[in-house]
Amino acid sequence: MRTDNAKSIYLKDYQPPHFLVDQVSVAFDLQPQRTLVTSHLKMRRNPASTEQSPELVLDGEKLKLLRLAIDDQELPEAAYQLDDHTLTIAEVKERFTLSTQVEIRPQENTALEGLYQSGKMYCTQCEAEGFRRITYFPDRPDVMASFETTIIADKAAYPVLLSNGNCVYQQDLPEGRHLVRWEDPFPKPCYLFALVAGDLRFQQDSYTTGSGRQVDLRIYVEPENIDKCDHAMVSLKHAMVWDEEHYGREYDLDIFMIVAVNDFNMGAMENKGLNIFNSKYVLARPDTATDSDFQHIEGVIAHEYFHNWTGNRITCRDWFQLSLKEGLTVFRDQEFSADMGSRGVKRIEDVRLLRSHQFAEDAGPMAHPVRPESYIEINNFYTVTVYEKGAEVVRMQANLLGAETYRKATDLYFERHDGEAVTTDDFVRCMEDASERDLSQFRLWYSQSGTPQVRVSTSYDEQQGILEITFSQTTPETPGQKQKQPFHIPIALALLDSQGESLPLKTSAAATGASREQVLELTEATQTFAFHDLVQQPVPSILRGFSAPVKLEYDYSDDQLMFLMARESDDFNRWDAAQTLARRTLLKLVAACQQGLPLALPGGFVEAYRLALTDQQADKALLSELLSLPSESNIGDQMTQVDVEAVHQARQWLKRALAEALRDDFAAVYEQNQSDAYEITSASIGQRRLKNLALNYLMSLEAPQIDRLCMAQFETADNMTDVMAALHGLVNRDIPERDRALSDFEAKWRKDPLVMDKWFAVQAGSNLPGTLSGVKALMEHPAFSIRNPNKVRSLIGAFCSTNLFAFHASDGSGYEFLTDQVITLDTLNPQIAARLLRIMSRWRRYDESRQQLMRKAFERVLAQTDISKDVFEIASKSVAEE
Ligand code: B3K
Ligand code: ZN
Repeated sequence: MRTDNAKSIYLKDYQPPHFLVDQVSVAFDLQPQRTLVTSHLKMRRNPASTEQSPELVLDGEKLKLLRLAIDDQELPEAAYQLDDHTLTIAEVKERFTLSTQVEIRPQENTALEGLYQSGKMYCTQCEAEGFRRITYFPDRPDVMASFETTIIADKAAYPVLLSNGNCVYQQDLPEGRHLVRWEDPFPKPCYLFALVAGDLRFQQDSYTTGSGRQVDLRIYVEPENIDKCDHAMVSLKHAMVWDEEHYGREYDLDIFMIVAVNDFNMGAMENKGLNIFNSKYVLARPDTATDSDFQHIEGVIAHEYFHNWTGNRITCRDWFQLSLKEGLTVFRDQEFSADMGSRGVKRIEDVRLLRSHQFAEDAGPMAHPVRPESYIEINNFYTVTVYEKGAEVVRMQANLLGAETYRKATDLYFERHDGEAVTTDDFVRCMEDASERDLSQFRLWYSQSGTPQVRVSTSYDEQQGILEITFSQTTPETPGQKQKQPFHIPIALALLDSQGESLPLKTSAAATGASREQVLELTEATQTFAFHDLVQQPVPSILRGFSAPVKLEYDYSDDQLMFLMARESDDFNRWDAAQTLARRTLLKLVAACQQGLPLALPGGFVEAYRLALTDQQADKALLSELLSLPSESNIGDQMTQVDVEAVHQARQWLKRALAEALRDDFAAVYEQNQSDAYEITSASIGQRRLKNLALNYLMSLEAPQIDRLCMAQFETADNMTDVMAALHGLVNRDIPERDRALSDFEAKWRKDPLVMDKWFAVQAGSNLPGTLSGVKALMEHPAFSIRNPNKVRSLIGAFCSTNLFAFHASDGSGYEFLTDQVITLDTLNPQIAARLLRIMSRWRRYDESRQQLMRKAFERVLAQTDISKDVFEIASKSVAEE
């Protein structure tokens, strides 16, 4: 086991940088065997630094130093020291220019951090700490410099040479080479640096900002993908308008570029003026991408674009403040998507993700606050807690302030901090200053980890017409945090009459002009609120719109849940009632499976589903959400110990029971929702979703007639949404159509890597026995490569994280498989290896024998000699004593 480099970095140790960089001039000479990077840094001592030492320490990894000079004087070897991570110069002046030349080998870079090759093109990924793999530099976000970048490369192979900012100079050079120079006038941290070189085509458009400036918009892709950029371009323009309208933010350079690359560790990267994207979040045509792909593209394009202000113009002081930019930008992209499509459905999707992943993270060994206190490898902290919980924390502040004051507060934030590297605390201070509210207790959301549990009880006094609602909050212990203080929790509340109408909320008998929805602010461990003038006992609608990231417990009866499922006007709570009912039912079925008792449905359950299925008024996407059963992992999350087999059995049984009872209704819905022309509008997306939900239920009947229907859809569909819905159904059936569909699909799409990702994922998720050996065989497929993160995620990741039943096979074969892949990947791409290993981090939730198998798997990982910091951190924290 290696621990030399695996030490924790603490927030409490933060020190301002000792030296600042004002200007960077960097030149890249891209040659087949090596790349030369020559840089000149104009540096000076930071007046705010407390340290007086004459020494200069720069970060640098995997660099071969060829030249080192200060103010043009070469430094003798005795004047500096090199190790694997730093370059230390013993003595420097107040102000100086540091020049270095290094050699790097992007063609050998499999970690996809720094400068690397994706197919034939060169590209970069510098966040969080990739720039130190390009040149020696103080690689930290609070060092902001303006950059001038020169790129020299062979013109035929790399006609397109891009970097941040505006293109200021181009020149042809001897031997078929050329030079291009870019200048970025906005000071930025080096994690926002980017370079791209390749034989690329671009789709071009233009945008005129509110103040009348014309911006050149370009999406660069490999030639074969030029017909898949329309949706990304439209999304970008929508995002630009939205940011002007909602935050008063205009774009600030003359050109905005997006480049799509196939090999990318995450979704996309907001480099100033030159966003680099995983091609998955750019490329789409109706026949290659599903509706949800289209929606994700819109969201990610907006997210990266929004970073231009929330992240780039105002950046993070240190990486503990990551949520300053990520939480805020996720909140912004969520609201943008809500405005572009169906607000209620978007909220449901976001909360579903939060509950399934973030609540799980908060309840496991990797739990950390939105502003973490320490890390070993920062790349492990790009988490659902920092992103999604961080977004909830911003959302709560926006709601507490109200739209108008929140806008004042963000205006103040942009005005006060433009060009600075700041903290989450600076952000909250702007919220406080604009609203004149004290948010000191609210700040606990940034520093305390764990998901608060809010228990609610009600008592109704019929005589006096008063309803008392009592809330009590507790937050479970998390690693390193035993004692918790009460949070400031906004609870949006309505009281519904028997028709589902919201009643006026009178906090005293004399109250007039009462509103029908109120945000109660919990600040204590226990608090009671009273509502007057209620002639009948109302049904409380609590935590509307999911107004706070908490676990709510209230003892609704089944009847009340069915009532809410039919009548609740808050889309989120309507969905939540349906989910609670289904989950409760499923848990009872799980218990029955465990005890070998006969399985039965509770009274009224089928009718409640029929009512929703035949609701003609509601948004069809919302109905599809309502009628989708909680996932196996969601059910498992409610159990003290997950019983993989019983959960699988219970869910399969319930799905089939509903399909049997509602067969005609599902068939009718399937027929009525066939549409002629494919459109990407909310209405048409909703229609496809409901139709495919019906097909999915019907397929659980395992009936030849339905298999044929499904195969017909697969064969005749003109869009990927319907094709994939059919393939999902077929892949769980042991029938000849399954193989035919899979091989037709493969023959048609084998040259399109993104479509092949779907083909891998659908097979990895199959319920049929033998899926693991299928997955192993697919790893030999010519379209698979362990070096491509999308392939790893779609085959290995999909199997381990979505196919719970197969992954947790009692013989431990799933764990062994995951461990083998993590070990192989760790030598190639530690970030991806660590992400994969995380899937097993909640191993303590399983039975004794599975726990032992998983613990052994972690031990095997930890025993590897050259283990990365990334994987070491996940493995060691996962097995640490609680
Ligand atoms: N800021 C990048 C994420 C970088 C991840 C580095 N491991 C994408 C985003 O959140 O917009
Ligand atoms: Zn982001």
